Amino acid sequence: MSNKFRRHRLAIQSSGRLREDSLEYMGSLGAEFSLADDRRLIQACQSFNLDIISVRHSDIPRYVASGAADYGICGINVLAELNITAKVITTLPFGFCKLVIAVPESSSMQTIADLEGERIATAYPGSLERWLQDQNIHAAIIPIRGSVEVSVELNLADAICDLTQSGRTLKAHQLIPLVTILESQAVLIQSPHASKPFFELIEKNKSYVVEK
Ligand code: PRT
Repeated sequence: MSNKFRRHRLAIQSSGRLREDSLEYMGSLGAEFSLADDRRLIQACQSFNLDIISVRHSDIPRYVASGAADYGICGINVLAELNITAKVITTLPFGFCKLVIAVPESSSMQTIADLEGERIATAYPGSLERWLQDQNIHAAIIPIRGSVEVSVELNLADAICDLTQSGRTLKAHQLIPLVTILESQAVLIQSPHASKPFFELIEKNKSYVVEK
């Protein structure tokens, strides 16, 4: 069915850090939905002509870029990782974090030039590769899916590139940030295939703050 004739679709994270804040944001705009059956990955919003699609956070940019979803709430970090440019309707006051390269506290690596020839483990190989190219640094990228902080202790890597928020996980693994390669927060994005500026209309007059 053409996007013009079907209900609007918003993709949000199915479970994880951005899920609750995304739902709270939608609630602040007046969206009413019943999440009684959490296993349904498509939930109809009762107050708007909108369906909420629950998917993996890292897949949201692809849903939105393809037009399978008209809107999405995701971190800037996943847009950057997939190298997808999307229209950002608004930045949202949650999901704040940084993508950093961190090295062992005891390491002799003290500047970014010291990364030359080293092994860097990351769940963000695309972002890291582009940054290394920009800096003209040649390092081996070790792609892993998670628990990146443990890779140095286990001698899989010499450094890591991972998200950090409070810095506590890095500290717990005797790692210190050497450089921030990306600052991230949640954003509301719009597909190039979306039929109308639906969110712009409902977002326009709202000011939204998440209380922490
Ligand atoms: O849904 P999917 O499985 O694809 O995604 P996911 O498993 O990556 O989801 P999730 O819920 O872990 O993260 C979703 C998004 O939340 C991230 O992509 C960021 O946009 C945002 N975010 C904000 C964070 C953090 N803060 C964060 N601290 N994502 C992950 N972390 C992890 C980090 O990887 C590290 O392991 O938290 C740990 C460090 O936290 P601190 O506070 O100790 O520094």
